[in-house]
Amino acid sequence: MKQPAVLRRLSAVPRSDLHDRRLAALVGSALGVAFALCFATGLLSHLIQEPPGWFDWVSRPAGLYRITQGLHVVTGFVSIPLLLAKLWIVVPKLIEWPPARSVAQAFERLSLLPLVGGGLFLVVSGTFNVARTYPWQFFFPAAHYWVAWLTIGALVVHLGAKWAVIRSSLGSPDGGRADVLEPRRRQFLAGVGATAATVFVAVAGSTVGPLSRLSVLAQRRPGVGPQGLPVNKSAVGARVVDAATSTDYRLVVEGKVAHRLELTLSELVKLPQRTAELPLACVEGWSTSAVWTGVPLRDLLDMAGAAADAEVRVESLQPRGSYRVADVSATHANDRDTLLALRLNGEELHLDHGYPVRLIGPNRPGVLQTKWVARLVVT
Ligand SMILES: Nc1nc2c(c(=O)[nH]1)N[C@H]1C(S)=C(S)[C@@H](COP(=O)(O)O)O[C@H]1N2
Ligand SMILES: [Mo]
Repeated sequence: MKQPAVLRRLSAVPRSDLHDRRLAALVGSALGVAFALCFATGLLSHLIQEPPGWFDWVSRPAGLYRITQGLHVVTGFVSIPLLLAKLWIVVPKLIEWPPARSVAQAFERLSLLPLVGGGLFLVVSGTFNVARTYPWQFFFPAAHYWVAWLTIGALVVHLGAKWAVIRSSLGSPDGGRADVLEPRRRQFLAGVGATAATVFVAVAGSTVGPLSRLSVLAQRRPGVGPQGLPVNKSAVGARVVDAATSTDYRLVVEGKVAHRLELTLSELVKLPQRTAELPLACVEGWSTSAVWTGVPLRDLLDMAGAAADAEVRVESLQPRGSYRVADVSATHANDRDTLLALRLNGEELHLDHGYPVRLIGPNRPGVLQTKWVARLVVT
């Protein structure tokens, strides 16, 4: 096989001494840790949103999801400078000719396609999702999820193939040459580290209050929005304004119940109320805490005569859209702080926060905190 002209020309470019094994292993290790954390927290988020039979997500501690998902988004963003630095360090290896000297090496190099391609796809699609921009046809959560498996699979193959090299490069700093080169490499590492730290600060403020003023890249800020809370989907955007403000509004409880309920807003207000401070934690990484007051879901289930282990499908007035329904497991339904909230931070719910009734519960992703609730179907 002849070496393509473009690769020949690229390999002739004089190389800086930064294209180095030890640097590759160091930056690669940081990237590996970031990817592993990002994968684990992403997998958890997927399990919570589409739970298989064996998985029952706890309702406590109330802010756990806020932390795991914050970590997911932050480690994803921090991966970007690490991934770019790592690719830059190994460019000479990527364009090496011939591409493989043995079957094993061919396999190892082929695994770089899903590893590099998958890694880039994940950080780019994740960034667009956080920006709530979808310049593509595919369904983001499914694509992001399956490519994550592919990428992690390729990462395991890569680690297996490179284990010996990684260990030796991290162990002995390159014999004698290291002494001469070390300051430049250290500078390079410091640069990569500073970039990653800057990205961290610029993003983490969407969840970590004290950092929020520094978070130029944060897509939402805690405390900014009606009633001090950000809004993802407005009432106008969800096409619920008329139904939500109509005097015909009823909250219906039906399905596997002894008696079907139909409650007006003033009947709901007269029921015993409970107040809880709970975070709203969006899958996109922003989160913010608020004080919610409303009727515990379990009280309504008891009034309707539902079973003690009842699960509930919560439906919104919103006519269309993937987030108009959410399932509540028995564990969450039985948590006293899982509320059909009528008030937020001491005021009647703002229309954009789900007036007249919104579901809010401890330790649930934002997408499962349904706004403009109209129907509870007990299953
Ligand atoms: N009916 C309905 N409820 C919804 C949504 C929606 O699009 N429709 N968005 C969800 C998402 S993704 C989040 S993060 C929270 C955001 O709540 P907020 O807009 O009140 O801050 O509401 C959730 N509840
Ligand atoms: Mo969300």
